[in-house]
Amino acid sequence: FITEPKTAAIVGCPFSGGQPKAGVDRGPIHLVEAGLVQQLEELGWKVKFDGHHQFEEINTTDDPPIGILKNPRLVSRVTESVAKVVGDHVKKGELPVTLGGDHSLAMGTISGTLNSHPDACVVWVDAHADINTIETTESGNIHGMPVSFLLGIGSKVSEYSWVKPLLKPERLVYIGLRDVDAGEKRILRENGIKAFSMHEVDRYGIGKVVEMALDHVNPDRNRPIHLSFDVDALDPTVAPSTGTPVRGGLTFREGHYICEAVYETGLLVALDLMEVNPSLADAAAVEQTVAVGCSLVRSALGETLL
Ligand code: 6HN
Ligand code: MN
Ligand code: MN
Ligand code: MN
Repeated sequence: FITEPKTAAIVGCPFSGGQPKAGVDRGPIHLVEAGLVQQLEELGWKVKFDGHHQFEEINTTDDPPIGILKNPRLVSRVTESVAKVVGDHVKKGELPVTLGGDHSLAMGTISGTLNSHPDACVVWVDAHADINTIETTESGNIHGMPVSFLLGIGSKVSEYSWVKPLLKPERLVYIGLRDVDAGEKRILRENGIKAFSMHEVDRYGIGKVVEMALDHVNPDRNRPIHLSFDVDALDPTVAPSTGTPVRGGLTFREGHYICEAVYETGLLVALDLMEVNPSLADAAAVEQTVAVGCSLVRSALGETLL
């Protein structure tokens, strides 16, 4: 699906409107400043990066809540513009690497992927399911909701009518869950969505979990894969600088193994690395988190240990 010469397009999205903590908009800036572009070039990729997206044309001074959803118009317009950018890269056979920014951005990235590859599957690596609807959300933070919009479940919010329900429940799989709201558990059950929580990672080991996850969404290993990686899937001792850390997460190697195994399929068409927030820890912890973020991206783009 990726055409030669294999090209990665860095889509830097300094955006924090899907959640309340300042600083996550600086995540992509730190990841690029840490040398990500050059690191990917060293892996043999042609890398396109023409600066971070500024979303400055998006003017939402008047953006009152819809229900309890916060910044609903801003999030909608930003994610719609990200959908176009990511979709254009995917159409050209380039691999978009979207750097967040908060995870509401995945509404855009996954829409962009599915517009070109309606048969694609999504591997969502996260401590959280991000599948709340306008009915179930307790926080009103849209970064906890993008999956429900992509599936078209819950009451429709007209501001989000551009999001087409292109994702089918059987084409979605989770790895790493450990903080899932009660309403979200019901949604997962009622829609038969496959999820490998940390309990399954402990029971089967990460190798078996990734194999089972891919067997579920991609049994013949012929569908394009969109990997959406929330850095909070990792244990907070590994990736401390993030807005909603939850203890008991993936180890450094488990996180990297997922990326390596997805790369090995040869089916990756889009990657998200989300929720790196450089303002939420001391300098050493920020540096550690940014370095881990770069390293996850390298693994998904083919860095091997030998
Ligand atoms: N993330 N389930 C919580 C909520 O507010 O809906 C947490 C969401 C976290 C979202 O980490 O991308
Ligand atoms: Mn998330
Ligand atoms: Mn999360
Ligand atoms: Mn919770």
